[in-house]
Amino acid sequence: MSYRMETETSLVSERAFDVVVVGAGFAGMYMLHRLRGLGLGARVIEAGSGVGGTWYWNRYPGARCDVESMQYSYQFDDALQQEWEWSERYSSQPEILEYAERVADRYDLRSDIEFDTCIVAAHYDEAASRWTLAARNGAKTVGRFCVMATGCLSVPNWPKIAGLETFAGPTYHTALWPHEAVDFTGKRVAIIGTGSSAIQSIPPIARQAARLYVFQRTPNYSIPAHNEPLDPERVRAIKAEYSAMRARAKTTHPGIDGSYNKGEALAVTPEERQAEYERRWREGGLTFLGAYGDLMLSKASNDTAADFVREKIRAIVEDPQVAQTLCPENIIGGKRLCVDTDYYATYNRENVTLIDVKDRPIEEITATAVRAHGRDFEIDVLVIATGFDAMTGALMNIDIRGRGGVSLRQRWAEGPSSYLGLAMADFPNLFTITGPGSPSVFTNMLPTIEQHVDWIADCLAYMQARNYATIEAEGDAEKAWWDHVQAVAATGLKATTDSWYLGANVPGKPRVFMPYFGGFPGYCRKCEQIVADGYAGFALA
Ligand code: N01
Repeated sequence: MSYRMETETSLVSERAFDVVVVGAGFAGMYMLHRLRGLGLGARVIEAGSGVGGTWYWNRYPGARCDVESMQYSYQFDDALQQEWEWSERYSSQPEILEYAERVADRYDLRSDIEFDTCIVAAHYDEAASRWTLAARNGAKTVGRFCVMATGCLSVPNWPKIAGLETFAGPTYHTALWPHEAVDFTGKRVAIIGTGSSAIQSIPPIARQAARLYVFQRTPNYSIPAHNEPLDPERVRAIKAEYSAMRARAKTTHPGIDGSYNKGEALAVTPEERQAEYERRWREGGLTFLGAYGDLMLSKASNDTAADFVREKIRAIVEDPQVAQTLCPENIIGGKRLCVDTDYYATYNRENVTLIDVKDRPIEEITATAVRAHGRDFEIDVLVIATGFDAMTGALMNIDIRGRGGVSLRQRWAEGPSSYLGLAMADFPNLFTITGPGSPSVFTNMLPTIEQHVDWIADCLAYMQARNYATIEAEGDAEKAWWDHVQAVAATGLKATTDSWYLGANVPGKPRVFMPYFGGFPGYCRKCEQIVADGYAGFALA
């Protein structure tokens, strides 16, 4: 059968392609590039008006990547990674968006991307072996294959707080930030939430605003970024051996090149441990947790790192009561570790007030204030930094129906299940990029995305060469993989903390551990083995 682009269709309002991709973030963009290379007709459909996905939407002040720029970038084309110049150790959102736009230009991607189009349904027609995707505006697009490149953190989570909609001033969600700069000068501002987005945006907002009230439900651990302009010598050295650095990164659990000790925290003296944590604190960034191999396995080991950071918080924050409120009690690394610039020190500012709403939640929001602790905190601007309906939210927002009309929403009503985070039984010819059950959010997302896109593209080439029309995960293989994902989660400490990894941040969401914590290298080997075994666990027809 032909896999070339179909142009003729009996339904006037439909356009038909070999592959329809939903989302034009880094995943959808690279997917399109690979599909073109296979000679397949592809259409990418994107809700936003531009490329970049998460970096298109999350424009809040202070937004930047907490994986270093030299690693948070594509590696599929050496010319691209040699040409592009990052300016800082950690890139800012505007620079990453500029990079995404440059990639779109360089590979002429926009001509096959339909912007401002939000997909609301994707239905599989078994007889015709094709997917029909419907957009909110009524447009329909048909593909033999459908690839969901919808992102792990793309559906904003709004808090259920009485009166939220009654606030008369501007309300901004960090994940839906306006394209124009927001000026907080002279304003009284409230921010709800203290996750990564809040921890990045609180310092710059505090510098501008007349007053900032931070409503904290759970404090988070944050490590200094020590962001700085990139040293041209260091860039030259990395570029001289870029592929070697990329290869090293692929051998690490999070897919990030860095130093990771395998030893146990309690196997060394307290003085040695202190020196190691101090060295990593001075170095900054997420690899702080690479200090010892058992930090996410042993509570006693984890306590040593958590105590170290709590001591740092107490040393930075001048008011002992405020410092205490900022000290997390849960394990470090249970919720995602944050990386900041001046976060804790911001609480030394006279214009910043921390309000602990853990035991006494926000009562309501009125037209002019956040009401908590029996008092009205009068404000002009409200910032919502309450995160995302992670990993499943974007897929569940689409009415996805597979073989026999089976609904993904119903299938996942008690929590997701997937074969490798790539495909699901009863949903033939549907792929998810970095779906639940893949390492995704525990890794550097760019290489993880590339690995999934390459796997899908190679699979389509394999099918093309052998004239297969459909591929579908087998139920047994999916179940075995999902059981493995859960078993791995249960061996460590990650699943012991309420976090968005297990849906705990969204009221009513089933508590199921969603990402795969078995590490990037082992996961890649598994994917390769499945291919070597003739797509074991998949039915091809
Ligand atoms: O969201 P979050 P985020 N009343 O879910 C609180 C990635 N990211 O947008 O912990 C009061 O982490 C909630 O409290 P609690 C990164 O993977 C990356 O900050 O549920 N508070 C929490 O404090 C990150 O992990 C980058 O008790 C309420 C906060 O809101 C992920 O995105 C930058 C509440 C939400 O924190 C999500 O980060 C930014 C309520 N009703 C994000 N409901 C970089 O790479 C929720 N909260 C740099």
